[in-house]
Amino acid sequence: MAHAAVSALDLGREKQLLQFFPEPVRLQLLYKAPHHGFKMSDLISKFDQVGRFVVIVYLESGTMKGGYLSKRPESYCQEDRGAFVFEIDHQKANVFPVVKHRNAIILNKESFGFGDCLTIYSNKDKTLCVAVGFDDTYTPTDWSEELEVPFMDVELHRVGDVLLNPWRELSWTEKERGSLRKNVVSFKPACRSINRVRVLLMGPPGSGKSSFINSVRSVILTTLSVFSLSTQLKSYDIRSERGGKPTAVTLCDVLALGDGETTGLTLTDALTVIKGHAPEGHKVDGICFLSGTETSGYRPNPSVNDQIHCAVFVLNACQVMATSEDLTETLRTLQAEISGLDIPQVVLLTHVDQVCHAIQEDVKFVYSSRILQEKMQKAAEVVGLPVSYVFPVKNYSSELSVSCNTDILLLSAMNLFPLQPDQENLGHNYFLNGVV
Ligand SMILES: Nc1nc2c(ncn2[C@@H]2O[C@H](COP(=O)(O)OP(=O)(O)OP(=O)(O)O)[C@@H](O)[C@H]2O)c(=O)[nH]1
Ligand SMILES: [Mg+2]
Repeated sequence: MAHAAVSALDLGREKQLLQFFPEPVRLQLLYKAPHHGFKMSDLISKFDQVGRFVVIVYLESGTMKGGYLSKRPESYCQEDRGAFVFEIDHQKANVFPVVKHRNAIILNKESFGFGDCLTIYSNKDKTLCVAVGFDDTYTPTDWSEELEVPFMDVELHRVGDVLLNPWRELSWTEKERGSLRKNVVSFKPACRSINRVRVLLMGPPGSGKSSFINSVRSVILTTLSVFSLSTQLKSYDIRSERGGKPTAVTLCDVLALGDGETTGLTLTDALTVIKGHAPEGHKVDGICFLSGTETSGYRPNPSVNDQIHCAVFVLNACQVMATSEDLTETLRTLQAEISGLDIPQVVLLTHVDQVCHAIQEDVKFVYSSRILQEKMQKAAEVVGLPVSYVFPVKNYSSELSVSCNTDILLLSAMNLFPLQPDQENLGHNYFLNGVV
């Protein structure tokens, strides 16, 4: 097996470099010339599609020169308001922010550079070379012009948006997984007239409603299983053993929310389901599925056990920034109506593994990811609830086995759902596992 590339950046110089960033960040090595090849194409191919990057050149003189760019280089003259070049050696650590940001990054077929201050290029033998120059695109340096500067290494790092102190604490241990699972399995509604707490998942198409139900059932049962497309109102028990007694939480899946009153699950239909008028297993064709009392199985007088006790809005973290005005309007109206019914509600933010590299590697970084923090704030804003009501999850989608941290995140969302509605006052948010 090929060994992993190791950065030449020692802790002392890394600390100096990180001080150039106003916020805490982490570096992750993407390219290292001796490991990946001394060619321009090797370097350029290692940039991620999205992200922020640092290029470091280790000069033979012992000085480290480099630059930061806030997006992947794509055009000949790329604007970058955040770019800077830097120089670190034993005596000093200097940063030179961009001045003429329109020309911050220069990309040619054979070269890539920070203005003319620091250029990495291919010589006629197609080998990587470094040139240093003076250029007023950046705050003036005292670097003198030199082509083919002797260097030992060139590295490209991803600048990870991981905060050093997570804004919510979770314990990522097997013990925690066990106790979160136990809480769900042994949960009992405090209100004696409720047999099972019904949790309804609502959200746009593909947001991950069915996957969440499937994931939670798999985590509790500890084996993965698969699901079909949702076109009907369907309640799913959660069982800790095959053929065993179901837990007191039922997750309800339904057709995706539409953008208005014409497609998908409409506002009227959603409220019909929430109030308990909707018959179980009702087929949905997408057009005003339950708005009439003539619908077969319509319950004119639903019992407390027919109604929904907790409403969960499911949003996809990859798409939340681009939520349409129509969908925002639907979500906010629904949220206001559900508040009016005194039914507790929360937001589940799925697909978190697809918005941040750190989370993709390990979901334990959810509460340290700056990118995800922004998405959670947006999710809260779109629905009109406080950000403390937004729970991020990674659903199981293509995995063949469960993972402890993914389980912990799914179970902690289940533990934070307000599942103890009081018959007298459903608006009281009693949390399964204490307060958020
Ligand atoms: N990577 C990743 N994929 C996910 C996640 N959640 C869901 N998916 C995938 O996203 C797709 C849509 O998920 P579903 O669970 O079917 O979404 P849904 O909300 O039930 O969709 P509708 O039933 O059409 O309304 C599937 O291919 C899932 O495998 C997640 O957290 N991470
Ligand atoms: Mg579905």
